[in-house]
Amino acid sequence: MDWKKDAPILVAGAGISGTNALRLILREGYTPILYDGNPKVDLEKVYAKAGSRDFEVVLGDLPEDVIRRVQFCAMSPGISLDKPFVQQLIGAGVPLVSEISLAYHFSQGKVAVVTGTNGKTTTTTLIGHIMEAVNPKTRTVGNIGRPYSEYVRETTEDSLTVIEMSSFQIETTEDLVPDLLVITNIRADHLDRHGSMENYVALKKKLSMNQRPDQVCIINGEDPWLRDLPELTKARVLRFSSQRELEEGCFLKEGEIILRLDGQEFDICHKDQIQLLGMHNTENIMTGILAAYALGAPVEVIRRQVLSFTAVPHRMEYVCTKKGVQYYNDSKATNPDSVIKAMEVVTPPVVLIAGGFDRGADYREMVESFRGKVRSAVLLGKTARNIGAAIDSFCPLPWTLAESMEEAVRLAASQAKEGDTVLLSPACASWDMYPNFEVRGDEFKQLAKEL
Ligand code: UMA
Repeated sequence: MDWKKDAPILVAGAGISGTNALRLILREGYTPILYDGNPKVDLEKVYAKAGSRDFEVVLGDLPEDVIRRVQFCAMSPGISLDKPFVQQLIGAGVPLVSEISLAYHFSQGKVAVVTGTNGKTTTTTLIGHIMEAVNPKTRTVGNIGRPYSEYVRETTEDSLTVIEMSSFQIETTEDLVPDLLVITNIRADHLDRHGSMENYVALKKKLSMNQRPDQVCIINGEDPWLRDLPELTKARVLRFSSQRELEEGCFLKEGEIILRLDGQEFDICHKDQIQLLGMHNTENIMTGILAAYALGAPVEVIRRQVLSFTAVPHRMEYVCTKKGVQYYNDSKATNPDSVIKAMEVVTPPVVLIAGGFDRGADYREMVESFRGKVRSAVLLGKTARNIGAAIDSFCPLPWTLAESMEEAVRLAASQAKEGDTVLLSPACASWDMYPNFEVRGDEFKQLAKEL
C-alpha cells in the first residue's frame, strides 16, 4: 500500500488504540481524521493524549465526504467489521489497517507476536521478562494493554517488540511478518464477532502464512486446530506439549520441563518450582521457554527468569484474606475455558462471582467443572441468568443474582465460610458494566479489601 502525505488517514475509535495511532500519525507528519461512533467522547482527553488539537474530529455518523477523502482507515480492535460505517468504507474501497499494522509500518527491530485464545498475556509477559534480561530494548505491547503505536517511535534496529495480538487486531492486519509467532492454543471465543469457529481459527493462523523459512512459529503440539499449521507456514514450526515427550520442542518428563532442540537437551526446572499454578501455566511457561530460546536467550538466563516469574495482574491474583476467607481476582477470565482453568487451580470450597457481557457462549462444560468445588455462585451482568440456568441443568448448586459488583462481593462474603475462597472469574467480557476487565478487577479488589 502506498502511504500518501497529502491525503488524510481516518482513525476509527477514540480509545487507547485510536488516540495513540492518532498521535503517531501526527508525529510522522501525516494528517489524521479521528472518528468515533460515540457522540459523547471526551475530546479534552483525546486532545491531551494526542498532544495536539490540530486535527479534524467526527463523532456520531461518518459522512460520505470524509469517506471519499481518506486514503485508508486505521482501525481500533473493538470495532466490528459489520458496523455500517465500516461496510461503507469497504464499499468505497478504503483499505482497513489495524492499529498494530499502522505501528508496524513505523517500527524497527525484531517483532514477536503472541496470539491464541488463552495464556496470551502470561506468555507475552514471560517472553518479555526473559528477553529483557538479554536485551534491555525489549518491550511488550498490544492487547496486553499498551498500544504498539504508543511505543513504536522508541524502537531501533536492535529492539525486540513482543506483541500480544487478539483476533480483533489480526482481522485487519495483512502485512505483518513476525520473526517469531506463538499460537498458545485455540478454543471457542469471540464467535459473536467472527461468525464461526472456522473464521476465528483462520484468524489465529493468519500471520503464520506471512512468515519466512528463517522464522519460527511455536504451537501447542496437542491442539487439534493447529495440526495443519506446518502445511500453512514456511516458518520452522516448534511444538510444546504437557502430555508427551517430543522429538524436538519443549515438553514434560516426570515433572521436569525439558527443552530439546538442534541435538541438544536441557532440563530447565521441575514444574513445581514455577511460581504459577496449574497445567495451563506450565504450558505457558514452556511456550515462553521455546520462544526465548528461539530468540537467542541463553539457557541459564531462561532458567533464572522462569524461576523468578510471578503472576500477571487480574489472572488468579491473590487479593486479601478476610475472616479466614481468601479473595482471588481472575477478572481476565473472559471466556468459559478460562474459568475451567481457574477451577483446576483454586482451593475449594469456592464462592464464585461470574457473569458479564453476553457473547452467546455455551456454559455447560464450565458449570460441570464446578462439581465438588463451588459452594455457591453470585451472578451478575447480562449473562447472569444464562449461567444460572446452566448451573440448574448441569451442576445444581445455590446461586444468587447481584445488581452490582458491590452487591456481589457483599453476597459472596456472606455465603463464604472460614477456609473458603471467594473467586471473581467471570467467564465473560466486562463490557456490559465496565470499559475493560482491569477496571472490573480493580473494583473487585478494592471492595474485597474494604470488607
Ligand atoms: N467504538 C466505535 N464504534 C464501535 C466500537 C467502538 O466508535 O463500533 C469506539 C468507542 O466509542 C471507543 C473506542 O472505539 O471510544 C474504543 O476502542 P476499542 O474498543 O478498540 O478499545 P481500546 O481502548 O482501543 O482498547 C483496545 C483493546 N480493546 C478491545 O479489543 C475491545 C484492548 O484489549 C487493548 O488492550 C488495547 O486496544 C491496546 O491494544 C482489551 C480486550 O478486552 C484488553 N481485548 C479482547 C480480549 O482480550 O478478549 C480482545
